[in-house]
Amino acid sequence: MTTSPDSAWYKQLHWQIFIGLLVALVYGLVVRGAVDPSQFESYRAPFSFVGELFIRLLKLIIIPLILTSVVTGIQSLKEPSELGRLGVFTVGYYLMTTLLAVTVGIGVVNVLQPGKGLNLSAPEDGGLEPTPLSEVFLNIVPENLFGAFAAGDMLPTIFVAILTGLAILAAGERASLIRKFFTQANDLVLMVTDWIMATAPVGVAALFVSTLLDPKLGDLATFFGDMGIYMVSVVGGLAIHAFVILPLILLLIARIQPFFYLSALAPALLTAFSTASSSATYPVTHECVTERAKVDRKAADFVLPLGATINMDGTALYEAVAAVFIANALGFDLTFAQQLIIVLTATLAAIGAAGVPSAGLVTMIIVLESVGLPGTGYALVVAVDRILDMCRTSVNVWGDSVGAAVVGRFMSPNRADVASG
Ligand code: DAS
Repeated sequence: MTTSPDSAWYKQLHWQIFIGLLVALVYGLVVRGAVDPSQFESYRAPFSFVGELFIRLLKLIIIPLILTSVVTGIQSLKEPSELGRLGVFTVGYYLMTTLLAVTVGIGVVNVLQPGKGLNLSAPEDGGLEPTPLSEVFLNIVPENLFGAFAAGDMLPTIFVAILTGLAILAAGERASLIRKFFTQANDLVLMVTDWIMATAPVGVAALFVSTLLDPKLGDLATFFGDMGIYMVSVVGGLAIHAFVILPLILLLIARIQPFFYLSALAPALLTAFSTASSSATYPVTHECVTERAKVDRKAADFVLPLGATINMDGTALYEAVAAVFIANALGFDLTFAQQLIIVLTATLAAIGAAGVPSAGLVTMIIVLESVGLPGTGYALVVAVDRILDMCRTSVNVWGDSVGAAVVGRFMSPNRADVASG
């Protein structure tokens, strides 16, 4: 990572985005107050254009970001010899908890129904393409490797990235050159992601103006009310997963007192909240898990790097809730099958998200595309992403830490002192 995610640059970026949003809000309110709604489109068009450019930049970086972050995450594992039994158990555990998180998110968002009060403009060509679920699963294995990359298909890209990472790991020294290639490629991609995110203050502000001047927006009270319900849906879902689901797993599977483990991990969770970056928090997470909670170091060394790369319960939950909120706001009714597709793509999109600020915002584009939702709906969620990023990153780190405790118990079933309080 060229720019450390917890660097002053990222903190400055979030302030720039916040100020950009304030300027956009003032401008949008002034135009709404001074101009007849029939004229909004002429004021809105330039901002929609800039917003669309920003969305295109995000789409541009997604496939390289997923490919290099997943491959480098897997190839960095220390114990290739243990990859088999332990690797399968760990990846299986991570997929199970991420699916649980997404299911919680889908449940909460269907109960609270944020966005139902809105009926924003959706591009004519936008529309939910009813992709049969069987086809979604079939598409995970691409017929043509480069065709999948070229088409920006995220699911096959993740499949290929996992396969590549495992092959590099299994090849050991024979793959030293390609291992170095992916490490350097990941650095370059993260550097370009920094450059793209540097345009976020302008892109996000433009998208927000485009939303505020949407002739179909209706009254602002409804709009901000729905945004509030959306945020409650995300934070509520994260809270259920963090304080009910994961503690139950700790208690029943790892046989660890949840409160003790939560207090042992507090410094890492607070660091994750303030930096909004799992990668930046990693050293603190590792220290809390091994030194404060006394989890088996071999388990921590194996599970935490993998978790920081491919296990993002918070991000997956967030992307599922955001996708349903956007569909509601744009007036699309999601079928059960489409919600299942969102569950699957949000689970897999989270695997591809890097542990840097706003990564979930980037990979969410793919979840939207998987059910044919237009990128314009993106404007609805970018404005409040920062605070939600802080929350979901803390849950990501908490989920990784619980994974380390579970695998630690799996590796040393009878150890009495593992986080025994
Ligand atoms: N900020 C990301 C992380 O570091 C999560 C996200 O953006 O969804 O985990």
